[in-house]
Amino acid sequence: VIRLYVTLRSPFARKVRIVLHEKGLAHELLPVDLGARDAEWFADNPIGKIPVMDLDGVRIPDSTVICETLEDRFPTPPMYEPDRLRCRILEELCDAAAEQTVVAFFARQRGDAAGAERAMATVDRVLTHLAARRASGDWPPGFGIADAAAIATLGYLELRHGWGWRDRHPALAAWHDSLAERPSVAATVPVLG
Ligand SMILES: N[C@@H](CCC(=O)N[C@@H](CS)C(=O)NCC(=O)O)C(=O)O
Repeated sequence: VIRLYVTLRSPFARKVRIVLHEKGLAHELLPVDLGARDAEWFADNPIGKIPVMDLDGVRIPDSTVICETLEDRFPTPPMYEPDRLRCRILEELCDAAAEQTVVAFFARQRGDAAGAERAMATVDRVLTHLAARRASGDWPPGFGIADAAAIATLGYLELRHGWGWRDRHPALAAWHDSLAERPSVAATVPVLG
């Protein structure tokens, strides 16, 4: 059985959850209270972050490592192009934007407006780049890891920072909304708490 340690707001956990849904893999979600992680949690997972996937008793950290492991073990339907490089690069861009979205959120919370602005500038650069690549057709065909990572990032950005990104990136917003009914996307909409 596949167990996934998550929070229900995490963009990285959502990327993995979308992949599990797309591949039709039954899994159990185990919500982690990040404010109450104990020594046992860190003993198994010294990085401490979620998501962590327990697959056949092996604990696997990091959403990117988890998704590639799922692809290798359960190749159908594929989430990567046969040459994985373009997918990997797009996934990393989306993950970095998600990470900076988190950084901006905490910077804002402690009143560091300059730090929040710096982080959001990176997010905006990545979104501009993604929009340009989509517009020129430089994007993997079908629904794959780049789509899962981008949707997870955009959904989290909206959850934390509201609707502002939509005005700057209308084509990305339209694409995001066009995938809203896809079962893997609809089933994994992030929630706070
Ligand atoms: N590179 C990691 C990033 C995961 C990550 O940043 N998770 C956050 C939640 S969204 C976390 O666990 N933060 C708690 C911490 O940093 O200790 C991945 O792709 O899984």
